[in-house]
Amino acid sequence: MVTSLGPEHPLSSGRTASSRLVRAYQGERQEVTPVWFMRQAGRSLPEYRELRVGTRMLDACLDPAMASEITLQPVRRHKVDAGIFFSDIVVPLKLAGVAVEIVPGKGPVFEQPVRTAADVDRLTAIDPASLGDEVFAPIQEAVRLTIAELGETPLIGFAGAPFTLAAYLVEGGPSKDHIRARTLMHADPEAWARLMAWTADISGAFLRAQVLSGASAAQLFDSWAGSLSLHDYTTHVAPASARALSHVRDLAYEVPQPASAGAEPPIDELVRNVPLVHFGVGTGELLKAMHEVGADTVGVDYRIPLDEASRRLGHVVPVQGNVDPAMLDAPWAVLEAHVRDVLDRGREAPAHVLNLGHGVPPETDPTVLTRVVELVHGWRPE
Ligand code: 1CP
Repeated sequence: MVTSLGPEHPLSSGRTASSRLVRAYQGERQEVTPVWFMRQAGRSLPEYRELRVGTRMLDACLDPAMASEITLQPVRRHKVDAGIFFSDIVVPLKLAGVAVEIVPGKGPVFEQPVRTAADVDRLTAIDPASLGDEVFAPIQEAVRLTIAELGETPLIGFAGAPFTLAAYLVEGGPSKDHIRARTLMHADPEAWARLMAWTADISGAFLRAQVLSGASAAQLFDSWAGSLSLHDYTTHVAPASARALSHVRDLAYEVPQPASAGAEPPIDELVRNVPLVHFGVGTGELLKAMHEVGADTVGVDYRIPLDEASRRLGHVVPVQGNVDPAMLDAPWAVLEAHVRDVLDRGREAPAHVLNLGHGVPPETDPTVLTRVVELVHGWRPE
């Protein structure tokens, strides 16, 4: 099934359809490699820290003007090829009525951890399908405000994958090895499957709201999937991640044709789907499985080189990554050599979007990020 985006959507109207980012995600190698940074909005920017004074994290996410301004800050400053929507993976849970806070310096903390089948029943009593459009109104408004300012620069929407959300829900907050979540997976596979399906639908609805309101790509973060074996991933997690992505897999747009186009191109060149990206940390063993849940592009962390990642993906999948965040604080010559090496290795894939292997560390000097963007934009794949 195909659902067409409205004519005003930046992909349908032609504003972002031929951007470097969108075309690279769709597998077309770009003359200039597109670049953005996970966690580019946030504490590394003084203008962010100033704006956030006195506002709690989740309140900032649900204030459309503030969320939009924070999304735009790194685009203006660094001239990156995309904005990533300022929000958090727990925002759709909060909007569904789950008691969650983001504790400064720590992360998401839940009032009632979900540890037993009865806890899963309590949580899943909220039917994701019953959450109307109005629940996501602050998100839709923030996306609309943002794309009005972004012009031809695409906005990336995002959501947390079911396992990563479950890792927080079951533990009640951040944890190292997500032990309790992985125990529940084996101790009560039936309750686990219900929890995963529910989080998939909540995250899927959050993603869909962002894309329908104007995001030109969507990234599913399964940040903590690297704590799983390939067997556990494919058996207990991948079906739910596929379910999350199925909420946006049908979204497509007609490719705007140049006025002077000659013969009508074939239908498969006329309609394209909204590109979907799937990323996790420490997921070198899972890359192929993560692609197979229905992603177009796979994000790679810094633990394996991009040429090896591309080999594991059969050299047919665009990749995103994978500058080691630790290098951002190294002398420029060291960082420059590393970025050039990442760009060289990225040539093994059909297309490459440069990013970090995980988020920008809060203490990063933002002028270094701007310089990395200039370096990437000046490099040619000759
Ligand atoms: O610039 C951007 O990337 C956009 C904003 C963004 C994104 C994509 C935020 C804002 N959060 C996220 C996603 C997110 N949230 C992920 C997936 C990406 C990743 O792996 O980094 C995860 C795991 C979370 C959970 C979370 N929220 C954490 C991690 C906790 C842990 O287990 O280590 C934290 C610290 C937060 C709070 C948060 N989210 C975002 C910001 C700027 C902050 C810090 C807020 C503050 O302390 O004031």
